[in-house]
Amino acid sequence: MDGLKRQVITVHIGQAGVQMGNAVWNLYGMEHGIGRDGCLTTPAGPVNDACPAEHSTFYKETVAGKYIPRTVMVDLEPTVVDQIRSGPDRGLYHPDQLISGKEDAANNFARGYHTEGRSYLEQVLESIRLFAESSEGVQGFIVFHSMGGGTGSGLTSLVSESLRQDYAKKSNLEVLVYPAPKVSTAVVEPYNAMLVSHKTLDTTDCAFMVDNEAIYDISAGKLDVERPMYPNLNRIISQVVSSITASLRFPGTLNVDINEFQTNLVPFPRVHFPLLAYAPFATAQRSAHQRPPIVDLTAACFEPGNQLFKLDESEHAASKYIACCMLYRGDVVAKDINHAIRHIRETKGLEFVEWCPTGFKVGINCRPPVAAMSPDDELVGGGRAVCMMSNTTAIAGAWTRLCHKFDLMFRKRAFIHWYESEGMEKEDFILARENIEVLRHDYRELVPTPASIKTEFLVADKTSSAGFRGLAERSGRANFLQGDFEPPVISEI
Ligand SMILES: Nc1nc2c(ncn2[C@@H]2O[C@H](COP(=O)(O)OP(=O)(O)OP(=O)(O)O)[C@@H](O)[C@H]2O)c(=O)[nH]1
Ligand SMILES: [Mg+2]
Repeated sequence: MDGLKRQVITVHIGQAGVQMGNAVWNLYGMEHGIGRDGCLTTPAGPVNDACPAEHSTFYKETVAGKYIPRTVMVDLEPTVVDQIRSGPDRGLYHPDQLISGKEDAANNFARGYHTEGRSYLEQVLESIRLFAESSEGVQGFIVFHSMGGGTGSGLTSLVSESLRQDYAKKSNLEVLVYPAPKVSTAVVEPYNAMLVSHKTLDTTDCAFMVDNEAIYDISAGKLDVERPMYPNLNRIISQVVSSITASLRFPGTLNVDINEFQTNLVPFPRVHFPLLAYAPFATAQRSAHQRPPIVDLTAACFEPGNQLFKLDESEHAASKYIACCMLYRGDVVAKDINHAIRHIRETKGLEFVEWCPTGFKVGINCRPPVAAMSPDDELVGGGRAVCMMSNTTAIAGAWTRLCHKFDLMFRKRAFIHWYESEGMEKEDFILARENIEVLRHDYRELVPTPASIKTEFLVADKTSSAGFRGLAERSGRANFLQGDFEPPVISEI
């Protein structure tokens, strides 16, 4: 490795954030040969010599030679963090990096943002600052959270705003759980999701939305888990996240680091929600006798069943790709990838937006996925895997559905008093809804009719500096409160 890799600090917020964190750090520990007490375990054989790990990007080495994850975990109530404090990983973390309060945010964004959460912000930032100061140079942050929880939405918004303010030039990535109806736990999740999306749209550089329903189906359908629970879902998420960060932790013939893939994936600052896909999803039984050809793995990423976000067929059908980033790991060579991508382009009829014809960015990392995280781990690594991050206009469907659910409740002003009693006003909801409406509009503008390409470019170009109101106004369209966008529910105000 070149030794110039800079450090990444991860922040896990709320129940989903912390539980995903637990799975991710378990997996990193196995990949790095770092035990649950933070000490190096015996290297796992030839793979370590051929592909040595760079611990320092994600772990801080203490003078005693222990490795501490560069991470801060916070929840406003104690049980989830206590499970880590008293669980098998308790020796891995310093007590100051595990923060918990007494009372959760009760599924209320306002409690996470204005009241309960705000009183923990300083402590969280202080803990992040200690890691930042003990780093040679921070490359960026990865924040894990749910969009639907009160802590995951409210406190995350506060932290994200502060990170942008205090570390302006560092990249800010997010892994976030979208509220999926079958697996979500509260009726007000669409409110929280809308509010956090609004608050973080300009403070986040790239956000990977995963949807529990899609992951549930992968777990039940492809990995034969009878009743998937959060640990099953989180293990799948952790494998995918590990592929995204592998280039920062292990060498590769064609490593693509975080900044590089962002440069290729995010054409305009707000259009930063790549769809994740992964292959293979294989159980021990299924993978025992096969080593899937690269062409099959690559093709699988374009199958909805391998994607971590569920989109309707109609959303896929009407969509275009802006860019795809394929991150391979394990025994993979460039020649096979080129062949696979050519094959996919010819057979799948992928449609890219006219103004971004190049399409694919490829990374190869030498480290294969770990064979299995634990005896209960149903997903086995095999010798190779691929993670696809594709910026596709199909993801706009996520916002359409969220807006619809939000509107149904907001039309009646249902549940709003809970937010008002914690310091919020109706106008905050309207502003958030308007911002996301303009985001949908941004996505629509990415697929211009040929005649309008030139002007559409100019409009999209201005989103970064001027904010969303400016976009709507300058693009010559009425903003959504004036009733030009559908669904026009809030225009009744
Ligand atoms: N993938 C995954 N999703 C989770 C997990 N725990 C909760 N969720 C999802 O997260 C949403 C609820 O948010 P939580 O993270 O539990 O809420 P919180 O951030 O702790 O906020 P409050 O409890 O309201 O203070 C629901 O959509 C859940 O389905 C988890 O471990 N993994
Ligand atoms: Mg909670």
